[in-house]
Amino acid sequence: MLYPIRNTFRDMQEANPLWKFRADPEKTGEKNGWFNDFDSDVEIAVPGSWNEQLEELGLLHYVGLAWYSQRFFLPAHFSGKRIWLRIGSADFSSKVWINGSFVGKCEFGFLPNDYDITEFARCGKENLIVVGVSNELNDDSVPQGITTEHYENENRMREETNPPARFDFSPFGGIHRPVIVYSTSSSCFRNLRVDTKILGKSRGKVEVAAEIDGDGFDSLRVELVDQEGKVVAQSSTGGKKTRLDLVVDNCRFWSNGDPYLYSLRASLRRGTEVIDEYALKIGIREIRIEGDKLLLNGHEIFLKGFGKHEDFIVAGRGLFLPLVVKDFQLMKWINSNSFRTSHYPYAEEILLQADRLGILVISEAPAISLDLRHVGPKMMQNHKEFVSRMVQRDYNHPSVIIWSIGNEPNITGYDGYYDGSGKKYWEEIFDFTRSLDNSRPITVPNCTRGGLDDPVFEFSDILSINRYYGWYEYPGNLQLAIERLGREMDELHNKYKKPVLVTEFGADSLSGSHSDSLQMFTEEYQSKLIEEYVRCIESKPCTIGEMVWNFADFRTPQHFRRVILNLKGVFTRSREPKLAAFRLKEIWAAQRKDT
Ligand code: GCB
Repeated sequence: MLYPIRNTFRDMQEANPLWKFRADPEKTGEKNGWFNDFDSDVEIAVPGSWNEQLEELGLLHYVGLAWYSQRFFLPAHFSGKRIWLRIGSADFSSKVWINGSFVGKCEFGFLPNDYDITEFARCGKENLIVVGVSNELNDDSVPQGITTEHYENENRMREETNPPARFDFSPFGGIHRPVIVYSTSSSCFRNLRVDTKILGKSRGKVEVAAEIDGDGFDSLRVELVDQEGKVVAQSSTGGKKTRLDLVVDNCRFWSNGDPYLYSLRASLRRGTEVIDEYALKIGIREIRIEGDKLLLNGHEIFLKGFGKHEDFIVAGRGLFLPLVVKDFQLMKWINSNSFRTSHYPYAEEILLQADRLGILVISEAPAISLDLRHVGPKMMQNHKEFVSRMVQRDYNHPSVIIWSIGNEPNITGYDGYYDGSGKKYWEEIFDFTRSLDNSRPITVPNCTRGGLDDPVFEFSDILSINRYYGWYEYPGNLQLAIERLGREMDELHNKYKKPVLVTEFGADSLSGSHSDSLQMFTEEYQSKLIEEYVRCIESKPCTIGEMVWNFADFRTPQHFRRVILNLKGVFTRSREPKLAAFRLKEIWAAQRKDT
């Protein structure tokens, strides 16, 4: 569904930011009718995770079910419209009731879910919304879960984290993005899919495919408006056709150097009457791989950026707009041009900023460290469903230039992965993703344990590698680290003949820790390691970029390897720059130019 907006045909109201809250570790709420409301004097802010907001109630590491409720007044003028409820994201799964009636559930975190609540909502009255949210995971979920028993059975008890997780970030629970009630006409745009092409030096093409709910329309019109308000192209169809092309002369293409956005205004008509309108900001650009180069509008582009997380003090993974503004400022300050939404799709509000500011994005699905020994019967289906929702949600963002459909499969180094099962799995997911979008390169970052025979390389358009030589391997030894990195990049490229992207490298550093010798955990060691990696990566003509792990320190599940946070940020969790940030700023100002 399209992001809610307000215009003559659509209205919206955001839910109040404070909700009643109750944890339900025994999972008795549904049986006891909590969907009709429940007793509690605890309030929680939304968007926001429960973990740090309600640490004093013992929820810092809580994995389980919790209930949210809220009474909201729905204005009378929503009457006669179709009424929708959008939960921007609830991690990792949720169920929703309106006025005691069940309206649906969502088994995918990190993505929005829109519920048609027309038959349940009362206009001109107060309504009750109750949401049950769980941050539990299992063998079939995306991300895949893990339990203490898994670790015990595999004799990997030293690797176990608390809470147990197959990933290195806190499994924060809660409603993490805005909850919005909105209205549309009964016949309305459900989706607009925009493809853009470059036809000539300054000629662009915009192909629009509309998905429409209801059949009370007979024509469709789109116009493209520039930033001066001038209509630069328009087109209309009749006879219920839903595809339109626009050709734009004197076109200003979107790039990270010039992130020019046009407004695409679409209207749906019945006779001469307009019944729905939707306006979308779009950028006209083309991304492609040619040989070992990544080309944006035909020009070579080199990615200088980070893996990030949605993570902040107290808010947890909750969308916190001051932080979004700050992080983009810092990305510009440090002269980076890109980030990867490791390890899950980020809030749409973040991608809108990236479009506007010209920051390039790799959007990632949370199939993290997939362990094919434990892939349940529904995993493939869920993985595909996740990718398809992500592609649908992010398709129109010019900033999104690459899909990553997983991260570090087979981190346990299981031999059976190479005997065909890994290949079969990834071939199917890659084919499926290409069938949804063949305009963007697709990749899956590989880890050292996955090795150079990892089947993801065969199907990826870009050879993405996460490497921690000088940290997990060859700790404290930068010379061996860089030799090994360089050798491996050459071998990888020789084997697959595709461009290489180093999607992760870095070292933990404790802000304020210093040494004049190379000493792990100091700011100097982190800074030096990053500098040496960058030098090595940029010396290879086959590379298309470097992404430092991580932008900022972030909370992880408990493990003896982590002192509360993963400290590989070049900024602290509260966004103070470490030494490496100043060094990167200099390096990126001086080095390979982007478009
Ligand atoms: C990785 C993972 C990332 C971790 C990082 C680390 O390879 O992709 O999620 O946080 O290593 O610091 O260990």
